[in-house]
Amino acid sequence: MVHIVPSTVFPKNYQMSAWNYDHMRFEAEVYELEVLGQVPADLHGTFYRVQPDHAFPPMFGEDEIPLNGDGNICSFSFQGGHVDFKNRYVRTPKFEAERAARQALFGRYRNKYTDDPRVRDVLTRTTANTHVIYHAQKIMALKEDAPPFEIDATSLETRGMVDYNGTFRCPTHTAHPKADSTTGELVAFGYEAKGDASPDICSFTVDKRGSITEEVWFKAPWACMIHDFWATENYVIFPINGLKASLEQMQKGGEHFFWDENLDYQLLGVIPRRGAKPEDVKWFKTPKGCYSHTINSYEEDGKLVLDANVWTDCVFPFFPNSVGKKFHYDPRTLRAPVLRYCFDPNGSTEVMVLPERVVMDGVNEFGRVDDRLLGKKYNRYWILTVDPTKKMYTNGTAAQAGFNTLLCYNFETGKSQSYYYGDDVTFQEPCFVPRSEDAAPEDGYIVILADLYRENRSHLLLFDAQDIEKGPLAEIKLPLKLLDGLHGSWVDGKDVEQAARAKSAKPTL
Ligand code: V55
Ligand code: FE
Repeated sequence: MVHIVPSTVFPKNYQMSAWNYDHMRFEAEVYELEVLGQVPADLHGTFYRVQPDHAFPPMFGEDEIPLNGDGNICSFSFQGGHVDFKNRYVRTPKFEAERAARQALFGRYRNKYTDDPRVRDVLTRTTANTHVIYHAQKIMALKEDAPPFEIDATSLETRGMVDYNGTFRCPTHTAHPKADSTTGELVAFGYEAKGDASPDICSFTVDKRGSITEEVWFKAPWACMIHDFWATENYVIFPINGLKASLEQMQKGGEHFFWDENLDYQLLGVIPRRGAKPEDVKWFKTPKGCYSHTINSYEEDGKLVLDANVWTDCVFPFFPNSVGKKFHYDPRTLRAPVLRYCFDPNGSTEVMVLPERVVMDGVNEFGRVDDRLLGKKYNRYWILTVDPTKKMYTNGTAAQAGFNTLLCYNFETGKSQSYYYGDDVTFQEPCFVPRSEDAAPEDGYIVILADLYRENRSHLLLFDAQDIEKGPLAEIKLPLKLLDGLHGSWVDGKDVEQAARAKSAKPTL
């Protein structure tokens, strides 16, 4: 038998890279990062974030999509005015199997039918590449196709798969759970909860000790990518878009999702957060578009207030439409205004719910709030936007986002502040950092990665959250440029230490 050595060469670029998509592949530590300006000496904690970063050349070469990279977690640890950096891959079963074989064994994004037969029996094919959060003394890496993976808070080593003290029965877990700062609960869900392309949703609550206290299973009108959701004091709300899952398409070796371009509406599924029965879910019609991330939500005068940027067409150009065409729309006309929905959860589902208002026009994505206010009335969000009057690093289309501006919107004043760092720089998702444990709501800092394409470096910028226009308090310089990542969390120093000391999740690898 001829032994074929797999190619170590990566395809030049992944098709229609929505992001600055590439591979980095190293695991590193940089002690004492260069700081221009001043990091407050009393700022103690760690900013964790994750980037998809293929460890091996993808099986389908240039046809690979950016959502399928292996989760590579970075930490920026702040203490005494110093900042240290570390990054490490999540040791998923996929990562370990491919490493042993020195090649990709898993095929397309969320399509097990394209995998090498050698990995048919692997526990999960997740990449754990979408978010890093802290809950119940655990740092967890999340991707919506699998349970969380626990990460060591200081070494970033992988501890194992989280089963919520043996109470977790759903095979999938959103990458965007919502922490309730009043109850200490984590509100979460899994979709495609009964297997690939199943319309089943499992909505559940994890208490502050890390066990599931309630769950309800129900069916959505169709199976689609439910990437994010809203949670208020009494309700959870699921955005249902036209990115439909297709088992047939998967079995033919294609993508997990397709965009249903014929759908002329979307849905919001509303169900009580506590004590719900499957039949309690109500589906409200909303106008055509493509839900992706939410910003925040709360209840006021018996109504739900839901904020999100909503794309005017499919947010992911790399998925085919219903007849298999890719690049089926002009990304230059794509917009993602911030909309506010405001409606009675007990109202009629007969009439379409229209947005109460357009908060902001344009192309906006990655909106974040002070996480202590999740599900509660709030005043500010921080979001990335494209300022078309400034230089755009990419071709300026929303499909190659090129977010050149950080913006803070204030609902009370109706005004916003924005910050442009310079030409050929794009931002990654901002993250709010409370000034101290008992700081007033929205009093704190923003940490945000800026990618400097001319210098091939990334800077982590630290802003005064309420005055971003005055510029960064500190520019924390990495000696390298990170890839475009997804989401991250600020974890208070005390919680970092607790998580590091706490007993690991049962090793399940
Ligand atoms: C997103 C990212 C994912 C994914 C689904 O909106 C949606 C982003 C990095 O993985 O699987
Ligand atoms: Fe996300």
